[in-house]
Amino acid sequence: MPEATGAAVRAATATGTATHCPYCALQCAMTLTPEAAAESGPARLSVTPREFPTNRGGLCQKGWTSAQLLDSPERLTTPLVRDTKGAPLREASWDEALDLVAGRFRVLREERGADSVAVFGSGGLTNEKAYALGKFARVALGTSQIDYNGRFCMSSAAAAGNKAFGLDRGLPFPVTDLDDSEAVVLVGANPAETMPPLMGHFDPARLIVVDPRRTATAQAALDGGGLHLQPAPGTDLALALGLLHVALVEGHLDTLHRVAYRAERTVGWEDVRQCAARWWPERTERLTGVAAADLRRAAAALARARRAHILTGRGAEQHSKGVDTVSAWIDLALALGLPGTPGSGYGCLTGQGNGQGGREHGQKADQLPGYRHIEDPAAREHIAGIWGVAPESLPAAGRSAWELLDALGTPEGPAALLVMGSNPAVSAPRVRRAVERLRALDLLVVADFLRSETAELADVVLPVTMWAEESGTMTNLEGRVLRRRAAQAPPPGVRTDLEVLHGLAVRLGRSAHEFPADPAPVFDELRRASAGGTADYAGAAPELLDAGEAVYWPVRDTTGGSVREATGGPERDATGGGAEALGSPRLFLDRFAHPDGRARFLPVEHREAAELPDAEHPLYATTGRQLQHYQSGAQTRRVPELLAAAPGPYVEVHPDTARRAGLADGDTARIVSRRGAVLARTRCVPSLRPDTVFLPFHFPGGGAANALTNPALDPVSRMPEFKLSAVRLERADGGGVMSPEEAV
Ligand SMILES: Nc1nc2c(c(=O)[nH]1)N[C@H]1C(S)=C(S)[C@@H](COP(=O)(O)OP(=O)(O)OC[C@H]3O[C@@H](n4cnc5c(=O)[nH]c(N)nc54)[C@H](O)[C@@H]3O)O[C@H]1N2
Ligand SMILES: Nc1nc2c(c(=O)[nH]1)N[C@H]1C(S)=C(S)[C@@H](COP(=O)(O)OP(=O)(O)OC[C@H]3O[C@@H](n4cnc5c(=O)[nH]c(N)nc54)[C@H](O)[C@@H]3O)O[C@H]1N2
Ligand code: SF4
Ligand SMILES: [Mo]
Repeated sequence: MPEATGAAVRAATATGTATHCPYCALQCAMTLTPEAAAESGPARLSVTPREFPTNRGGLCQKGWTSAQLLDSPERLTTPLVRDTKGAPLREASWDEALDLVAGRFRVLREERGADSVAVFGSGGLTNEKAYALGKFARVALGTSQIDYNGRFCMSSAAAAGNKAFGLDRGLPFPVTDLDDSEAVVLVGANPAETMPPLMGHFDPARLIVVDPRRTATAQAALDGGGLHLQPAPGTDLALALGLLHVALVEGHLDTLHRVAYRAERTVGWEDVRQCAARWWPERTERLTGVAAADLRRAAAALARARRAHILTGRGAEQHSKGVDTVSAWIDLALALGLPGTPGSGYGCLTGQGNGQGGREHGQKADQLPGYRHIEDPAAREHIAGIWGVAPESLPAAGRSAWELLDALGTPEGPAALLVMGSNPAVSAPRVRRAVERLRALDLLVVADFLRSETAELADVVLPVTMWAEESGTMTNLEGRVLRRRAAQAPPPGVRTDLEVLHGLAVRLGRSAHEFPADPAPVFDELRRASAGGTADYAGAAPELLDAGEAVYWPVRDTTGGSVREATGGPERDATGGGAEALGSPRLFLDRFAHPDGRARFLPVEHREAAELPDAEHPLYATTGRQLQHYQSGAQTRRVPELLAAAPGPYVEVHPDTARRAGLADGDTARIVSRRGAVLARTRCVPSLRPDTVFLPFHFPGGGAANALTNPALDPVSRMPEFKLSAVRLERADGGGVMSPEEAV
């Protein structure tokens, strides 16, 4: 085994290392065990699932194969530098690479101001990295220009949750609560592919799946006696109001519990009641395409359940009205008395591995650690105190993710960008514009362990450790703080993201102790910084995390730190993991987090998407995920077994729609939106709506679904409209040869 950091070596034992999957927010538990060492090189790690409440000993195909990338020949082990634009990347030493980056950042800062350097982070980063990255931007660079890929993920649900409840935590209850639910509405979520072990927590007979496609999740519901509602993309808001209307007129809201709940625990019902009154079933049917009879069945199934949950996913959220759409579903949940009632609730299925923690520690443009607002004077003072800087030195809120990408290399925008943990050259909306902007930068720096499509565009690439080679903490979709543990030493030559930030900060004139390379002191500081904030980690002491991984934020410091009264205080409760839960597994049981303790109903109106089908672009295109690939595919496209099962871009089309375009199953189709065209293999799906096509966004270049997507933003969350663009479908004559502009 090569020389490694002490922590990495100590963590690996003969019995294996207990850690969690690197990919999604379910954070399935696994054990990594070294297989018999080969003659040359380190032993490969084998993955075995571990019993844990979220995955109960299960893993999906991505989890099973996750260790295969660790010793991939495509691993980056040397910094790469491009001497001039257009020159190839060449190998460089760490000192050369870091000196170059820090030197250029410093010059830009002096010549063009602090905001000329920008940072793009990720919900895949550990809490420690997310925290350090936010601090690095505000303190070492002094820039306001930092945002992250979580803006593209659950930001609409976060904004709606904050408005309604005064606090945003994806699931305000443990996933095991879903086991006993009598009705679960999944709005625009396809966990059968995106979080397969989560399916074990649902009784299919009690599922109501809302998706324009008959996904594997919808099929499971139908096979088990549940329901599938198949609305047109972008109509979920009206559908929610339609369901509320039915519940209202059919008397479902008049139970003692519901009447008392609305009176005692909420404000604003009357306005919402009036909004819903206008969405009678036939009107809802005309707009959404969901039959009035199905609406009534769904409303009755939901309203009759003694314990029920409404869960939203990206299908409902990634719209230019994502916040209002989620608000409409929360309104329905509040009308039924679900949030904060034991055994029931509303939640958002957070996506990335640390999508939850990543949204709390300050890599969002308007945020400081502890889920504090950067423009709140008290928050600035507290955080500036922890950081040892003057409150007025902290920048204001910067641009949101798309606005930041869109401004890169323009006269008003940043001239340099540091990307850590994201691949926007594939995953950003209107991606060819994003690539053009990345190319226009004076300096693009990418920290990654692979040559992602974004790294290919970079001037400097910094090779970093992978999940099994580093330690830190992650916060899963339940708000549960988990340990990521190192199972083996990294390949020689790579550094951790924290070491990268340390190296840059020191070169930018900060002192070494402000940016520790070791995660333990960073977590310690994070706990102090978060104390008293919404996402309070003060009591998440390392020894408590080790004791059973059942610590949920907010978790007060029992040694006399902060207590969050807004959440009803810490709760002790078994959540199915055997360990006793600490902190707040269930939020809102006594009060919501608004000062008066009440949840807010929010009156919302349906509005159209930023663009709608017309004669030239007659179809809705929506986008999403397939089982084998993760996000931009940078990682999973490099795992042979996953690539073999899911080799390339495809478009799901109703057979009649395909025929009209002259396409048969397997043909190469050209899909054209107002922003560009892509090529994909036709997959005829008879259960799909004839007016809708679907593309996975995991593929780059000429098959990149994001060449089609519309960066129309939600006015509050600044979420782009990934889930709806108007397109037309054509035969790709010439055997699928791409035009130059398609083959970017
Ligand atoms: N295999 C796999 N799993 C993943 C990921 C991955 O990339 N691959 N990524 C992780 C991350 S970061 C995330 S955010 C989660 C996302 O998890 P999900 O939200 O489950 O994923 P998506 O496939 O983006 O969207 C879900 C569904 O929304 C539907 N949909 C599209 N438009 C609409 C609409 O207008 N209304 C409604 N109701 N539905 C619509 C799509 O057909 C799709 O089936 O998955 C996580 N897990
Ligand atoms: N059309 C369409 N577009 C979408 C979506 C959609 O549904 N439709 N979904 C959106 C959503 S929900 C999301 S979350 C985004 C995600 O999209 P991206 O932000 O592009 O996510 P990944 O593909 O996971 O990219 C992570 C990159 O960072 C690297 N990496 C992983 N872990 C680390 C780490 O710890 N440190 C460093 N330095 N690098 C690391 C990986 O190798 C990879 O290159 O895509 C969004 N884009
Ligand atoms: S469901 Fe998510 S966390 Fe679990 S194994 Fe699959 S990718 Fe990993
Ligand atoms: Mo996501």
